[in-house]
Amino acid sequence: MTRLLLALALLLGIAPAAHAEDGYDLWLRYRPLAAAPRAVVAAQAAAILAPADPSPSLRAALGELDRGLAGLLGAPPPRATTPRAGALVIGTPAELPRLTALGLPLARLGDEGYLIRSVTLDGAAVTVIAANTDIGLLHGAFAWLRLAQTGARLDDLDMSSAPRIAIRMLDHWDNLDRSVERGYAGQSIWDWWRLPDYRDPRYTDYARANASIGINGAVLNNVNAAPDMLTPRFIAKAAALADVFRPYGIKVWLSVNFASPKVLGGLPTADPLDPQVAAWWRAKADEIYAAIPDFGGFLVKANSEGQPGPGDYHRSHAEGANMLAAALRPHHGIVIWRAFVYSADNAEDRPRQAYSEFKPLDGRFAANVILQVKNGPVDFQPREPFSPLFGAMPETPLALEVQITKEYLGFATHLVYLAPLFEEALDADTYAKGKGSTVAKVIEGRLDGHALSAIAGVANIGSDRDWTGSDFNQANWYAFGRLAWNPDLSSRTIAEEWIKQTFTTDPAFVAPVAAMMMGSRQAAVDYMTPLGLAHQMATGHHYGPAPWVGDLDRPEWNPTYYNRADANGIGFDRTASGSDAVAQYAPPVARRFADLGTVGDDYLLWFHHLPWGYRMASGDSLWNTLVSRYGRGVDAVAAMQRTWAGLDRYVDRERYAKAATFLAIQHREAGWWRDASIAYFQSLSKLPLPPGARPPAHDLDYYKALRFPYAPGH
Ligand code: BDP
Repeated sequence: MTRLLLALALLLGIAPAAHAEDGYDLWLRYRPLAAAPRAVVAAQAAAILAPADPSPSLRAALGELDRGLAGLLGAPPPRATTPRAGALVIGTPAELPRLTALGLPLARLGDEGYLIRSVTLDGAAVTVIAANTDIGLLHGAFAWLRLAQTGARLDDLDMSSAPRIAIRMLDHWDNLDRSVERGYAGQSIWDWWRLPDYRDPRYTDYARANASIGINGAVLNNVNAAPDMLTPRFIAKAAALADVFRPYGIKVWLSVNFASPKVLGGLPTADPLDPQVAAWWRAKADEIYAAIPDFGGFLVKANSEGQPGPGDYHRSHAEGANMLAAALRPHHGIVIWRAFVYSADNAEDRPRQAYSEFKPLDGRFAANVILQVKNGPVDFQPREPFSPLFGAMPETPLALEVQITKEYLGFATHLVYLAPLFEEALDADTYAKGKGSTVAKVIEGRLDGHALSAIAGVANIGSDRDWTGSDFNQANWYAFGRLAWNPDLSSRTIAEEWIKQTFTTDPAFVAPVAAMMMGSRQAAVDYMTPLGLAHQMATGHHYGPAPWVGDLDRPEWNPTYYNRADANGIGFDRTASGSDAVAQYAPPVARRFADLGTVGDDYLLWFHHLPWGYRMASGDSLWNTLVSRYGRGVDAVAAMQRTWAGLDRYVDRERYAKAATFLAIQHREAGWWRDASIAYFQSLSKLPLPPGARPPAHDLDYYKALRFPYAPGH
């Protein structure tokens, strides 16, 4: 009966909104189109003409076109052997020599780019998807399907696209027991125990999703790396995943523990200058490449948060990285060395430490080393200024690392669209070589002429059926990939195309949801850490507010270290009268941040300590403004709830209800953030709340007593 109804619905061209969906299909849903868009797509996909003997990558592309068109139109198109009107022609000129006559401008597309063009071929009006490689064709197929799913015109296409950053990578913080550090979407998707024999079909879907947005690398394991990852057993498991990913143009990388030669190899030392240690790594690299010939390389967290590193032997980060680079070089492998270091015995203000450590090493790294820098100088906070390392190390290729998983942004249940955060980081102007020296240009290698370039996002993916713990978190995975491919895309454009593929193309849904997503990051900043505050989260799991915590072992782990609030005022003086962190930026940036007239609200308390009565540009006091910012954040979440409440008829029941419930959680927790923060700061400022502001629901002791021993991700 249900099948009959479904068939009837398909026949009538109705996409039934109430049909339950669980989010598994991500943005690759390919649900039946309504009559009008179906006619548009059908006219341009009347048949597929492809090379006779496709490679695995081209088979993946053709498989995706078949799957997509079968979903959108009801049946996959037939194969054609000669051009005919309305055909999709997909191939490289080498594979389909008849394309050569078209003189397509493929040279600038490199190994991964593609071109899509409406042309006349042998007298027939067709759409050509062309590239230099079959991976390029795969990207082109996904791009064409994106156009088809989002309701774009398909009859007059002329587009070409190539990635601006060479290595576009997801970093999984997945442990070998399947727990995920800072993961809020279930267990690791890598079922290590049943690998390498059992290759869960989900691995292929993971590869499809990544290829569809241009991601071409995956670090499989946590940066806090278990040495066991490099045992033969686990290398075989990684090799099985690499086999699945290969046709999709995705390379496998591994995080490595710097002490591995000691722990696994039984050597007395892991000193990078010890010849035995270097030989151990060379042999290990040879072993890995024998199993995974296209292995990407190593990601290394060294001498950071207790991890071993070259510093244990009084060697520099460059000496450590270069030793590993030498082991990988014969295989064209790359070392990605993380700049996320701060040290227990360093009294320097934390956001200054990475720069102090790495800037002197500029020019000292081997040619196959990339230094990976988090977007901000502290740690993936809701908002941070860009890291001063960007632009400060012209001799070293720098990668940008962002966090897609929302460790500090409400875990999986808060709706926070991160593309505006990523965009803010990419667009930040370092002024390293004058105006326009953006972080994007630095990491693309354009500013300083580097051939190596990379960007990494800490994955938010897990074993949950919806992959990311909520349907809206899928947008952050999607947006990361799209921006990694082209950092110039706008976060709004990305939101709109994601919504159209994930839910519906109906403008009555797309416009309000895009607006809701676009405002969501600022909302989180406001209810958690307004006006440039940072790191006010509870200890360890980082769930919820704890601005009062000041008794942790290391000063820079304490929220009070960052807020510096007392009876007189709040904020961290990082100008010349304080830690002088501003001095690490290029002079125009340093001047802007140091000057109260130009720093702006977003970074005010990051760079300045100010009295509670300080007059803001608005004329209101700092205290009143702070209180109202928290409230503004909570109100914004309430507005998101109202928006969503009016959209139920556009969304299937399961996904609608989940998002509605999560927004209710977010609203409750935003209120908690506001109330707890105000209760604490008011205990110091002793000032009355501004007129109309609601007092916190509980007293400060109540908030201080809350405990969450089972919070996820820790
Ligand atoms: C911090 C996380 C911690 C990570 C660390 C890192 O709290 O779990 O290990 O970053 O990036 O944000 O190494």
